[in-house]
Amino acid sequence: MTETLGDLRNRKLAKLFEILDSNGDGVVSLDDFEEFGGRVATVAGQRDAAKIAEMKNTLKMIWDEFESGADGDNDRRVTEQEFIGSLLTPQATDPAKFIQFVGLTCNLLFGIADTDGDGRISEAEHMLVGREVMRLSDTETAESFDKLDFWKRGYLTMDQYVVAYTEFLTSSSSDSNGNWLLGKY
Ligand SMILES: [Ca+2]
Ligand SMILES: [Ca+2]
Ligand SMILES: [Ca+2]
Repeated sequence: MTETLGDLRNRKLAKLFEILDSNGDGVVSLDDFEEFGGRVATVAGQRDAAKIAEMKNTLKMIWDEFESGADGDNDRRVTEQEFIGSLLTPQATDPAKFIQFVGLTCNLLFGIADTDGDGRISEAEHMLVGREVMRLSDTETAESFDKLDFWKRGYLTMDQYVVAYTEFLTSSSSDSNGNWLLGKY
């Protein structure tokens, strides 16, 4: 492996950016966020209204946090360069803030994915979120589940999810299972 550490991380973040840019115009802006929220609501559709409202509030908090940190020139559009750059700033790497952000995001994503509310994400639940929210292919979502479920139990728990998400954002090692959170990178 001759790949530099930075390249691996950049490829994962570029993949995340591609998912966030729902309409594929090369920038992440409020319309992408609203489209993303709509996809979340589709998957959460069977849940009660209070739960869906709570998810949308959390998503909005995450969005505001994301935009204020990443939109360097304040034009309400986050470019890929702004996005990747923002994750390397002292503000974003501040441990307390980072843990809070990861906790918030994982709670939300886990809550969305755990459609039957049993505290575990089954392969079928992971597949549903991969397809409907992240718009990944079934092949790469299945591969992602296989990597994340490293104990081969057939489900993911919240603590595994937090580790996976943290590895996805920060790991420079090609051996980290969390790199596969969003499929191929
Ligand atoms: Ca966009
Ligand atoms: Ca901008
Ligand atoms: Ca479940």
